[in-house]
Amino acid sequence: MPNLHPVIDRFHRAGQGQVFAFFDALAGDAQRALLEQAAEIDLDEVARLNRTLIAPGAAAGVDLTGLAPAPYEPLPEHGGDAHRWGAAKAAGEAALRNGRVAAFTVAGGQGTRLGYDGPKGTFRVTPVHQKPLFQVFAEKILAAGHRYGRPLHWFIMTSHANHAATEAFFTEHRCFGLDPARVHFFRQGRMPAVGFDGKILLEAKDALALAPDGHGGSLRALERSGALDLMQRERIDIISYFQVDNPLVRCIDPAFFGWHILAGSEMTSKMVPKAYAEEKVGHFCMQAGRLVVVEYSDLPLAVQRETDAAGRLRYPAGSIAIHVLDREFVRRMAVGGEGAALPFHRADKKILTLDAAGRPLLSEKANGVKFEMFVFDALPFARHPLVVETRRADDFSPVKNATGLDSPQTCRDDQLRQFARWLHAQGATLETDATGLPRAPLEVSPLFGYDEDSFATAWARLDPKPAVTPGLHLS
Ligand code: UD2
Repeated sequence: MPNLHPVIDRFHRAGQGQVFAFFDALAGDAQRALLEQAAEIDLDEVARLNRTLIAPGAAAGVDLTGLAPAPYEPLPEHGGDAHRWGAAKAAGEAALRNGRVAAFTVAGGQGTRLGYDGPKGTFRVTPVHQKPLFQVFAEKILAAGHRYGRPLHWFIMTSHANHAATEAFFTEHRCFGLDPARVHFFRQGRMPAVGFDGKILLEAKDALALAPDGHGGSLRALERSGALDLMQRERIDIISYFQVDNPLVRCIDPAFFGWHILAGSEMTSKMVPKAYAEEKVGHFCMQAGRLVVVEYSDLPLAVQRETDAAGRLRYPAGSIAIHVLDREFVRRMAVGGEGAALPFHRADKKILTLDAAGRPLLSEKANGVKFEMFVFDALPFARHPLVVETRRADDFSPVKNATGLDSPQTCRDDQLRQFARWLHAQGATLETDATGLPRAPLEVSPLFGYDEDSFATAWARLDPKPAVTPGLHLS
């Protein structure tokens, strides 16, 4: 084929020439747009994924050979060493006072299950004031900066679909009181979707079917965006990673950071004992001497339900997607040095694409594959990785579904129970039901107290103490 554009030529040689099937009929702008998108694609990576995940005979599912439960640091109430927990907290507090920590939220997901149109972080979650998720995190980060005398940087990963709307939301709300120079947004990468024959799909005649590369893409995106360099200049080496859907998360948790520091760990993760065998969380496991997370969908139900002689789950350690990452470890993973690279997972999906005549093709069932990376797949590459137990009630109540489990209602109730526990611990009187849910709504602003300790400090300063009446708002 004479005089082919080098990008088109590259696609033809890789057996992906179908991407340009309608190219000649496109206007100049549309041709340029398609070429630009195509130039971004790493065709060698696509070929490798086709070989390993799509081709007949490609390994089906995750290798579960030699799987065993992973060890973890238990809480003092479950046999952990209270002295070591104290030392961890002190080490984490010193790191915060020295400005070594940054917060990092992955917010590139679509929120499809929740049925909410807009960046998920803009979804309103608090019981009385209906603060959006982003505001809850912003206020926790702001208050922790005050507590430790060092304002924190906050990095937020968006997707192409929600980047502009996310930035606009923060501008509209003046970054919820944070210094805008310390709030950083960057987009995650995208991967082309392919058909079951491995051919890259078109979404339109001038556009590839591209999808976010999973939260594991955050490691590459932190590097590409310059975030790691910025952290290095600011002498930040501890990255506190959390998901956008969980307002309970203690995103600034000194003891957690301290365990990470004292263990010399490159990646440390929180676990909660699973609430029941089939709970939809990842499982911390050991395999060939390495720490791994096996997602619930990859672990056969029979294994999830295995128990020991005492009737306890054999794999109790649930991953709630809260990690701390060492900055230079992220860099090593991002550039793929020393053979360290996250694997891709295959997700079969309904993908909006075109038929051979260029008409939109809406499939009733999965018609192609998206490729995603998971951040927890970095654990086996980390030096001295560690799993630390946390109380679910202190750290985890995500908003995922419109109703039922992990819904706005369950999350609201868990926030209320948390406020009630903090008040009770300080000797305040309020009525709750048997589950600890207060009878009347109330709200504690993270600016008043963002965890049990900061709440206790703020409460001690109140003179006189307020009566706990319906609608009480401590701010
Ligand atoms: C995740 C974990 C699960 C458990 C649970 C806890 C995986 C595969 N599973 O399940 O084991 O820990 O969380 O809540 O991770 N995101 C991006 N870009 C993407 C995809 C996702 O930023 O391309 C973000 C998304 O905005 C959200 C988070 O990652 O903050 C989790 O994504 P999800 O809702 O797909 O994860 P989920 O609930 O299946």
